[in-house]
Amino acid sequence: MRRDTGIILALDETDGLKALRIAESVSDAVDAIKINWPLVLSEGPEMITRLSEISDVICDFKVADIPNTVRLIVEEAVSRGASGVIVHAFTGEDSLKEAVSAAGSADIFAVTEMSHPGGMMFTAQHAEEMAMLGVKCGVAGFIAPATRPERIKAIRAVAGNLKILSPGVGAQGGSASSAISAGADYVIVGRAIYDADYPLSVASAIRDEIKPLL
Ligand code: NUP
Repeated sequence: MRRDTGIILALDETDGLKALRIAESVSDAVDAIKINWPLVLSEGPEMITRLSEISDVICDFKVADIPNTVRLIVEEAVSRGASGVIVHAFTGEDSLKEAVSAAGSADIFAVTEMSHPGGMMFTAQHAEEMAMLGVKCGVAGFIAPATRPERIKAIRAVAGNLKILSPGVGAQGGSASSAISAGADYVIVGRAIYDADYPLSVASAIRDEIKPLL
């Protein structure tokens, strides 16, 4: 995945044509497009392939299952064109290892602690432990919250050179420059870009904001 702008678009728009239009309009201003269940459920898994013709695609399926099911999901996503898949780390070593092995040359990103307030209830207490496990299992990187930059720092201390992708910028209140300064490699931005009247203008403004920090 390239790192020209440090932005990953979270394309949770559920209208397929609109999603493709937005993806095309911002493709030069973002390094990858992350899709989640809303778009895949509304428009089908073909969206993975169609978007992969425009940009690198990360499937944010937050896979949390037994190893066999993890493998089946990751293989399907990668065979349709995903260059990365997001999984939950709390499932433990066997599931994480299976995800990495099923991904082949694609990247597995592990969620250690979610960006919303509920993310602090259970998973935050074990986030560093989960990051250590992720390193051991060979993940490409972690998802860490832009809403709590000090937690990005904590994960960076464990993650070494692995990638940190940070959601929670804009609609959830986090700031792109704070996230990058705290150690994120990329910010993940959804509604602030795809809900805007001019998505490319917002993406370009975020790109300019973080450019000196990359
Ligand atoms: O901890 C997480 N927080 C989060 O918001 C992990 C995620 N994968 N996400 C996803 O990032 C979320 O599901 C959505 O697709 C995107 C953030 O979107 P927005 O709040 O910028 O609209």
